[in-house]
Amino acid sequence: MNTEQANGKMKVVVGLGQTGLSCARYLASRQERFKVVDSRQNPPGLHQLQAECPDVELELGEFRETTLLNAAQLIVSPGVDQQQPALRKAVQSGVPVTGDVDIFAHAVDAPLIAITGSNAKSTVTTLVGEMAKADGVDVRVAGNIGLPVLDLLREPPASLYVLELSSFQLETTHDLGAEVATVLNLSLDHMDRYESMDDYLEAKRRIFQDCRQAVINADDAASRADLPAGVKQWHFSLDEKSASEFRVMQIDGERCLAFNGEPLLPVSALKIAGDHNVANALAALALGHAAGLSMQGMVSALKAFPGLPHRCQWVAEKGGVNWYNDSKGTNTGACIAAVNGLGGKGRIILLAGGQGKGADFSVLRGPLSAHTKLAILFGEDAAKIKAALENAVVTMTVASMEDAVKLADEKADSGDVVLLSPACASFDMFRNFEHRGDVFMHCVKELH
Ligand code: UMA
Ligand code: ADP
Repeated sequence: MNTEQANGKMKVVVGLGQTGLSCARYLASRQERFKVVDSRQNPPGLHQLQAECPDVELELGEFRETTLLNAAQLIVSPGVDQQQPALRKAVQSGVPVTGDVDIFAHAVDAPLIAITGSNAKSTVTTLVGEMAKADGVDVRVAGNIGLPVLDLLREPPASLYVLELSSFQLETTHDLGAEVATVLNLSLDHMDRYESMDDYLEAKRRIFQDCRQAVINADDAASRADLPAGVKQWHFSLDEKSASEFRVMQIDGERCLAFNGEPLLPVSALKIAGDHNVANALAALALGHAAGLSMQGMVSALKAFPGLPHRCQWVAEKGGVNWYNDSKGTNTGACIAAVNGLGGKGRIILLAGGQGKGADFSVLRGPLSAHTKLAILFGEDAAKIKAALENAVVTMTVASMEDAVKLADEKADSGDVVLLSPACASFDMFRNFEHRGDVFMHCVKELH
C-alpha cells in the first residue's frame, strides 16, 4: 500500500464518457482503488461502468469540493474544463492532475507519433496509420479520433502508435515523449474554453514535450515551436519556393509532392481533393518518414486513400449540381479550407451554422465573398454569422437541415456546388457531426 492509499486517498477519475470509462477499466485492471465522478446525473458511460466495474465508488451530480481536494490524483477527461470552481480549487491546492494520454505514454515502450492542430488531425492521423500498415508495421491509431488511448492497453502491445490529440487532451499531458510530434496548423477554435488564441496555442504546443523529432508546417507560423537543439525538425510547405524537405514542385508542368527536390507522386494521383489535402499529404509523408516508414509504402497508401467521411465528401450530382458533405468543418478555419478547396469547382451555396464556440465569424467574409453565391444559415448562432457576413455575402436563414437542403436545391443552377461546412459544432440540433452529416446526406438523397 502506498502512502496516499494509507492516508485513505484515492485516485479520482473526473468525467464518465469514453475517456473516463477507459481510465476506470485501466485502473481496475491494475487493482488500484479509485472513484469516478461526473457532474451529470446520468453520464454516458454509467451502465457500462456498472457492468464492468460493479464495485467502483461513483459520485454523480455537481462536483464535490471535498472529493476533489482529498484525491491522491485527478484523472481529468478532456471535455471537463479545469477552470470549473471545484476543480480549480483542488488544482490550486496542489492535487496532482493527469490525463489518459499521459498515463498511456508512461505505460508503453513503442514509439508514438503525436498529431494535433486545429484541423486535419483525423485525416493525417488516419493517413499515417494507413502508411504504416502499407509498410507492414504493427500499428494502432487512437486518441481524439474516437478510441480512448488506454483502451489500446487491453490488446497486445503494438510496434507503433499514431495518436490524434486535442488541445483538451494536451492540457493534462505533462511529458508525452513522442518520437515525432506536430501541430499541423492553427486557426480559431474552442474560444468558449480558452481565454485567448495564445492560451489555445500553448495547450497545443504541449505536444512537443520531450519529443525526439518534430514536423513543422512552414506555411503556418503557429506550427513552429522553440525546441531544444537536439530535436530533429522536418518541414512541409505548399510553397514551391520553400526550402522545406517536403513540398510541392512543378515537374514537366505537373504539380508533384516532392522530398528533398525529388518528386514522389503527382498531385493528380491523390484521391483527396483541395490544396488543404495536399498539405495534409505532405504532413503525413513527413511524419511517416521521421518515424522510419519507407517512401514506397507511404506513396502507395497515399494513392489509395479515399479521404474520411464527412470531410469534403462528395455526396451526389443532381441536375449538374454537385453536393458535398463537410460536416466535420466545425470551425471557421475548416470552413475556409473547404470553400477555397471546392471554390474551383463552381459557385458555392454554403450551408452553415450551429454552435459557434465563441468564434469570430468575420474571418469568413473574404473567402465566402470570393466563392459563394449564397450562405444558408441555421442553428443557435445563425444570427451571429448573418451579422458577420452582412454586405459581403447574401444570406438566408432556415429552421432545419431539411429546409436548408430544399432551399439550396431551389437556388442552385447547373455547375454550382452545394457545400455543408458549418463552421460550428452540431450539438444544438444533432447528436454529433456524424449525425448532422448523415441527416444532410439523407435529405440530399430524398431530392428528386
Ligand atoms: N463532464 C462532466 N463535467 C463537465 C464536462 C463533462 O462531468 O463539465 C462529463 C460528462 O458528463 C461526460 C464526460 O465528462 O460523462 C464526457 O467526457 P468528455 O467530454 O471528455 O468526452 P469523452 O466521451 O471522454 O470523449 C473524449 C473526447 N471528447 C472531448 O474532448 C469533448 C472525444 O473527442 C474523444 O474521441 C474521446 O475522448 C477519446 O479520446 C471528441 C471531440 O469532440 C470527438 N473532441 C473535440 C474536437 O475534436 O473538437 C476536442
Ligand atoms: P480534425 O480531426 O482536426 O477535425 P479532420 O481531418 O477531421 O480534422 O478535418 C476536419 C475539417 O477540417 C475538414 O472537414 C476540412 O474542412 C478541414 N481541413 C482538412 N484539412 C485541413 C487543413 N490542412 N487546413 C485547414 N482545414 C482543413
